[in-house]
Amino acid sequence: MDYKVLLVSAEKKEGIEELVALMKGKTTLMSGHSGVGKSSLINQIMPGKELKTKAVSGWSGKGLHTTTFAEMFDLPFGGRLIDTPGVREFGIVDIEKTELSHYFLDMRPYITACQFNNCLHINEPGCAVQVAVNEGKIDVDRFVSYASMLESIDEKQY
Ligand SMILES: Nc1nc2c(ncn2[C@@H]2O[C@H](COP(=O)(O)OP(=O)(O)OP(=O)(O)O)[C@@H](O)[C@H]2O)c(=O)[nH]1
Ligand SMILES: [Mg+2]
Ligand SMILES: [Zn+2]
Repeated sequence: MDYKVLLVSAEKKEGIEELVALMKGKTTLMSGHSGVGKSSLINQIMPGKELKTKAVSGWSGKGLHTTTFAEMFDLPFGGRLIDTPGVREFGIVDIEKTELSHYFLDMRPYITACQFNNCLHINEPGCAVQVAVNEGKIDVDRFVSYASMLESIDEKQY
């Protein structure tokens, strides 16, 4: 998908310099499940900040948010950094069914070739996305993810 991925460890202090280089002069938001180490990483990026961090307890660790509100800091090397409380679950808001595929960068090249301009790419005739999935040009897992998101959109709200 062309997204840049960095391997970092707050504990071993690995990959911090490379991350800092990407953050210079920009506003960065830390997002992720509770307990993945967002605040710990910030403490490495901004020594002396000493944000509260806590070990995840229990078998799931869910629902225990150490950071309880979003906070923005000015970075000593230029730019800003926002720490946020962990998310429990991602959902989609204000996206219509016919619009969803536009957010899948790997589907975008094909959607204009569909027979119907309001194609949902599930079982419509002349669907170019279906063809691309069958030919292996779109990853099946990505398509399954698309289909389950599509199903979660309640049409009645629009
Ligand atoms: N082994 C290891 N543990 C880490 C690392 N980063 C964080 N931890 C530990 O993971 C636990 C949770 O870290 P936090 O920084 O509080 O996590 P958080 O994402 O800010 O959590 P919330 O504020 O609840 O959203 C702490 O016990 C950290 O010491 C890491 O790179 N390696
Ligand atoms: Mg935190
Ligand atoms: Zn289609």
